[in-house]
Amino acid sequence: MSTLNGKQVGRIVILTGAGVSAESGLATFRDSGGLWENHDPMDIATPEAFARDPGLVYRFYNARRNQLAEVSPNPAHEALARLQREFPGEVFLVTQNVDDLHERGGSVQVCHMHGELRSHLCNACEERMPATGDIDGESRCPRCATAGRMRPDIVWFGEIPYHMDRIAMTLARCDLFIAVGTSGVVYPAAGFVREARMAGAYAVELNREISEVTGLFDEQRQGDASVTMTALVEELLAD
Ligand code: BV8
Repeated sequence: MSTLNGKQVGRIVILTGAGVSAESGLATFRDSGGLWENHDPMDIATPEAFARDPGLVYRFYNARRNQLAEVSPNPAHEALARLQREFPGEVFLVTQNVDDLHERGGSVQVCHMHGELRSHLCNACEERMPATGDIDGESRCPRCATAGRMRPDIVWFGEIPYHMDRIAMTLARCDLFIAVGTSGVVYPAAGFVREARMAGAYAVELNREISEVTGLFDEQRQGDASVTMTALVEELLAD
């Protein structure tokens, strides 16, 4: 057990968003210079957009996957990995991010609720498989050999996020909920703080600025995640 503001902490849920990877050089979605500044999300991150212009969607996700080789984890990723290693209680890390920086920062068991750039999905056999390179409308599924049905293994708007049952169960029994670098705009992730609070958890938001859901947290710590996450982990491991 550990304590935070006098509250006993034994089961922690951490939700991360694009802000935790911003200092690694990956654009967020809604900040200035963000991904959605150059693309309307409804034109690129929906099943309808994929049906309408698959080439645009393939290029967008192939480019983001290839960019991963140019970036590295930052102290926020490393601090979370340390918490998972050293915290005597339970730590559940759920991310909206599709990059692989949590794993490369040393985290194990990362729950990618919106999918991963390092994974592809075949719409013919529904198999998910490690991404070995760019895909396009001719790509053939390595499992069922069907051509032209491969897609990025990403949860798009209007699609059901992955691992929702496990996430709901873990939120219902946590006593500390931490959200890091997320704007609180996209559901169901933006609603997790409510579920955790209803379970009696203490809720802390780490963000550079006020988010859409800041008011739902017991406290907000403003600043760069590399600084605020490292400090919070120090505090939780201090005891
Ligand atoms: C679904 C993959 C049914 C793609 C993404 C209720 C109300 C209203 C609407 C809805 C609702 N329920 C559902 C909806 C519809 C929709 C939705 O929420 N629309 C919004 C726009 C209103 N939701 C869906 O369609 C979801 N599916 O609901 O299915 C269902 C649900 C539950 C159970 C059964 C069925 C699917 C949503 C998933 C879409 N896919 N990503 C891709 O990556 O390309 S969403 C995408 O945006 C991200 O994955 C992320 O989830 C989301 C938000 O982005 P953030 O990570 O928060 O990034 P953002 O840029 O917004 O913010 C960055 C933050 O970091 C900022 O606050 C900034 O200040 C901060 N920051 C920046 N730098 C730093 C920092 N903080 C600290 N340090 C720094 N250095």
